[in-house]
Amino acid sequence: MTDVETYIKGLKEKIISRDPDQSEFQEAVFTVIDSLKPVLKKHPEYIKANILGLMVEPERVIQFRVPWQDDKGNFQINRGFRVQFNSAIGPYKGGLRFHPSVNLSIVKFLGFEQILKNSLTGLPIGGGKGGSDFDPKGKSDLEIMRFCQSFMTELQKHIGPDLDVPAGDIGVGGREIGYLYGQYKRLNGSQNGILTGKGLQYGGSLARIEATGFGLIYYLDALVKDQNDTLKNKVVKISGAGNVAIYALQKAQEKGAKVVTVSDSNGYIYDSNGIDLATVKQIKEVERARIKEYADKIKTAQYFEGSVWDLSIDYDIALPCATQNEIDGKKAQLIAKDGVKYIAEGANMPSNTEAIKVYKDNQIIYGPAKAANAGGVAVSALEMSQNSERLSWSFEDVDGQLQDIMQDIYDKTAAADKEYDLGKDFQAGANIAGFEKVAKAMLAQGLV
Ligand code: NDP
Ligand code: 2IT
Repeated sequence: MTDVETYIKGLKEKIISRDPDQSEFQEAVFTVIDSLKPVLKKHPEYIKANILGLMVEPERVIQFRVPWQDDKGNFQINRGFRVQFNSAIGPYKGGLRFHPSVNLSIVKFLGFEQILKNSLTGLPIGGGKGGSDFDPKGKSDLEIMRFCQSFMTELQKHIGPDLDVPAGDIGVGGREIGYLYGQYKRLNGSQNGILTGKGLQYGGSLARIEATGFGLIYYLDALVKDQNDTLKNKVVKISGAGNVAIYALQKAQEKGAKVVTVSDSNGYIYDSNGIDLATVKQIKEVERARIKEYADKIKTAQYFEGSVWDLSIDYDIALPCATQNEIDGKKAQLIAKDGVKYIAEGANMPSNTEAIKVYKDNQIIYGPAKAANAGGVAVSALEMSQNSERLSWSFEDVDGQLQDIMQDIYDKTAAADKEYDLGKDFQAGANIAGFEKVAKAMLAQGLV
């Protein structure tokens, strides 16, 4: 074995022995480590300083209990987390997820991905992530408010505009950020640089709601153009019907593509005429109802239970925008069989390791999450800039910067792919381009 292989093997063994149960964290880290082999070969100084050993260990993990009272008067207790993973290039930055599946492995995988994603944006933000195993589904507004207030009562001890700036993720949108901000302000006074994704009346940025979904399509557009192809008239499958899915749907339609599916964790809608954006927005953003309702409102649509990735149709582009590991090897085989040419990930780690192998074996061009969905956190960083200078920029200004950032991310990943002769492996390209900036900053700052 070469020095690089021995080093990587040792690192993986240590991760497994330290945290044997953290399968999602291991999956995210091992994928990155494997793709960094050529960089480690070229730069022995990264091995000498054990930069990867440092990078896979969070700077700080905070876990706390969140007691709250439901509408019936019962006392409920959830678990809260914040992983402050890496501050080499800026304050910890990353979302909060409220979902019953949240545990330390999930928060650590998301936090680790966030380090390299945030680096790719070119903006000065480190990596962090947090959340709770609280399930917002079926809760009243007052229950959500009481939960958010209790969660922030503890979290506020550990965050700050130059230290750690949380935002939304699954189950945390504008309503939750509002309640979290209100409680932070009550305890500390007004400091609107403390969270991003805020309402426009109290320090939020125009285009933050749209940013992840729009950014995904800007990235995809750059990728497709580089293959001398176009999004016009392409047939697209989207999974999810949340914040990322809705704005990916909108921008894909604006680019002339036809999106034929959306989904939630119960089932999916197939509408061969093309999904109607206004109907999805009404169901998900106004009524907060299930996606099944779509088929009651639009007669050409069909609703099916199960995963949208089990539906076989002829289409060109797959955009997973729901959750981690929604596509396994078997589902990826079907994607390949259906003739898909491009996959770009709106969700974090939606494709498992076998799925990614299937994409590569079938020459499907693959835009990995940390590049493709970086638009959300990029506009969060622009929100932080606006908060610092106490100004609000126009929609066109923020959206224009977002377009430039997504093009730049594509260019960087494609440049790394070329430099290391990876053969259109944009996953490795993104890992390498994201890693090198953080690694250089860590090297410069010494053993801390
Ligand atoms: P939302 O909570 O707005 O929507 C999540 C969507 O995914 C819902 O349709 C939800 O269905 C579905 N979903 C969630 N969990 C599962 C599951 N276990 N199985 C099947 N479907 C599921 O979240 P977002 O749109 O914000 O986030 C979606 C993805 O994008 C996540 O991976 C997130 O980490 C990632 N992301 C989000 C960013 C942001 O700015 N919001 C930025 C970058 C990435 P249901 O209602 O049934 O739960
Ligand atoms: O996964 C992500 O990049 C997010 N959920 C957005 C994080 C942020 O700080 O805006």
